Amino acid sequence: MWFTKDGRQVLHFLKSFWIFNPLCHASTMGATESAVLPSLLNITLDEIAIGLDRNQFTSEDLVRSYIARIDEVNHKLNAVVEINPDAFAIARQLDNERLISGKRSVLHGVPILLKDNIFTSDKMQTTAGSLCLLGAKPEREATIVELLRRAGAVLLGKTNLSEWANFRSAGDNATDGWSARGGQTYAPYLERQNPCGSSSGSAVAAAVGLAAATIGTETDGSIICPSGKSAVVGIKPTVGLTSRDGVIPGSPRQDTVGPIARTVKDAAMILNAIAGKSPFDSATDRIPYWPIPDFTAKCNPFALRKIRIGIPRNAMKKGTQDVDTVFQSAITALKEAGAIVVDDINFSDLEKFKGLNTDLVLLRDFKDSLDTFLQNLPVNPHSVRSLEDVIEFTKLNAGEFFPDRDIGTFEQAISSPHKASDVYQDMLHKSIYYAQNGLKNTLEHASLDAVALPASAIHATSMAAVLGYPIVTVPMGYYPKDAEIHYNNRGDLVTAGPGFPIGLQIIGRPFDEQNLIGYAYAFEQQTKIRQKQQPLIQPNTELEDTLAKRMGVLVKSEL
Ligand SMILES: *[C@@H]1O[C@H](CO)[C@@H](O)[C@H](O)[C@H]1NC(C)=O
Ligand SMILES: *[C@@H]1O[C@H](CO)[C@@H](O)[C@H](O)[C@H]1NC(C)=O
Ligand SMILES: *[C@@H]1O[C@H](CO)[C@@H](O)[C@H](O)[C@H]1NC(C)=O
Ligand SMILES: CC(=O)N[C@H]1CO[C@H](CO)[C@@H](O)[C@@H]1O
Repeated sequence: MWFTKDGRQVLHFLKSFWIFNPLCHASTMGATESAVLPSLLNITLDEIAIGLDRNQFTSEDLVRSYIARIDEVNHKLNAVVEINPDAFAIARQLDNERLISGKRSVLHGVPILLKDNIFTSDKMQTTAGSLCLLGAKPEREATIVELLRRAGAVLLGKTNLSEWANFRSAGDNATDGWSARGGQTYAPYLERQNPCGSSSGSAVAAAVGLAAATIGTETDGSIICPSGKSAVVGIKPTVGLTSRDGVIPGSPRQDTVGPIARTVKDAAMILNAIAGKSPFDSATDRIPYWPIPDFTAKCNPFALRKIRIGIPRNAMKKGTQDVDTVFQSAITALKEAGAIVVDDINFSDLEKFKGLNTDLVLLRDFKDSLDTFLQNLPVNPHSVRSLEDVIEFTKLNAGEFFPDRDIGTFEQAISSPHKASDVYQDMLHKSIYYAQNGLKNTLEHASLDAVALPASAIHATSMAAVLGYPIVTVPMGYYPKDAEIHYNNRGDLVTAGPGFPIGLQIIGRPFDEQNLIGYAYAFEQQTKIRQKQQPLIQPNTELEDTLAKRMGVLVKSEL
């Protein structure tokens, strides 16, 4: 029986009698009790914690399974740029530690992937997708990385991103999820699906289960947009809730680090680990509470009852009928979950906000903060000390694919007005003023708890970016079967089509994450959208395959 040609039968045998019922010994085979391990496509952090606690599998088994899954699909999706060569050793060490002294936290032994703009002090690179940072090392690794390690997470690897978090190329030269180092990332629901950016690889990796969860960063839309397009949950925390030290900067006014996961509760559990003050990021001084609250505390199906959710219709993207239809059913679901939906409550001054050239301040922030960052890199093999140096490297290094991938955004950053100039200051003040009139005043005047919009309503995302407000995104539907297929202008990515996921974004007040997460959780439980459609591209390796191999049982692939 153990060596039958039918590998699956062996697995079924294991499934029923051994692995999932570890207390059931061979002599009691045939006992009725049996449970099935969740698929790594769907497994939650709670389920992983239970499996580890019961010794149904180890952290090493998890690492082995995830690496096998990455090997299966990464040539198609390009979500992961690098696997931590020490992942197995770290997992084994954490498995031993668990036996000796118990677990550090619910994340003990849990493999997590990090966006490739978050520095780690280990054998991994941190490059923002650019070849010029290969080999570079900062003074210390990111605070959020230290926090993850302290919680016992296994840093499994790095994920691909839009190069320089989308601060390099402009117009049609720029595609979401492309970097010189990692190539083009694709989302998994359609062939050549646009993953959005810039945390593209993190969203895709979470979507198909290449890790238990992932970490992304956002300056303006970089967690929310890719999460929506891969049907996963993203939390863009209030600026300051998570420390940005050790993260390659975009704009210190707007940058934030947040989790991407398959469920709201999983994302909240990761936020629990990474939120908190750091001596290396003064923005974290704004955190108004201590200790950090449990962000899963409001995860209950009734969290939307009597909650006032505003719908700023004027911030919706025009001419997107399929998205509008899905959003309409999301509004119905919000009401069914008990929310008081305050419809047609428009953002004041939205047109004025849209008319601003906010890039002008954003790109100056990028130029200045990147220069400072590069100047402080103790190990900098390509001697890039300024954006000018990066531009020169990018133009001269064939691996950077210049000019097919231009440097339009870099150039705009170089020529942007200085911080002290009237133009910069005026634009900064106007953008804050109009964003307050829009988002902040709408929340206040209508006594709203949050506003909700499709994740594609980018001007709402931008208002939250300018004000540093938090957003949670959760899957809300898919394009219908008869939807027209659309491509980007370059013609290499599908931007809409049958089964293309659509996200909902819920935006709220600063440091109100605990409540926002509750609303998103109640919506998720009401709708269970992620479970309604399968990714087209997904790996097959499951924990039971790894366990079978570990037990020396021949499986199908080896026969
Ligand atoms: C990229 O930009 C360059 C110069 O800006 C242009 O010559 C080239 O045609 C663009 N390529 C694509 C594919 O858009
Ligand atoms: C809100 O904006 C929408 C779309 O621009 C418009 O159709 C609607 O009349 C506005 N509603 C109010 C109350 O101003
Ligand atoms: C994941 O969950 C969905 C919905 O419950 C289910 O249809 C699907 O079969 C599951 N996938 C795997 C690989 O178990
Ligand atoms: C298409 C492409 O460039 N893919 C790359 C993704 O990243 C890994 C790791 O750096 C490379 O091995 C792939 O070639």
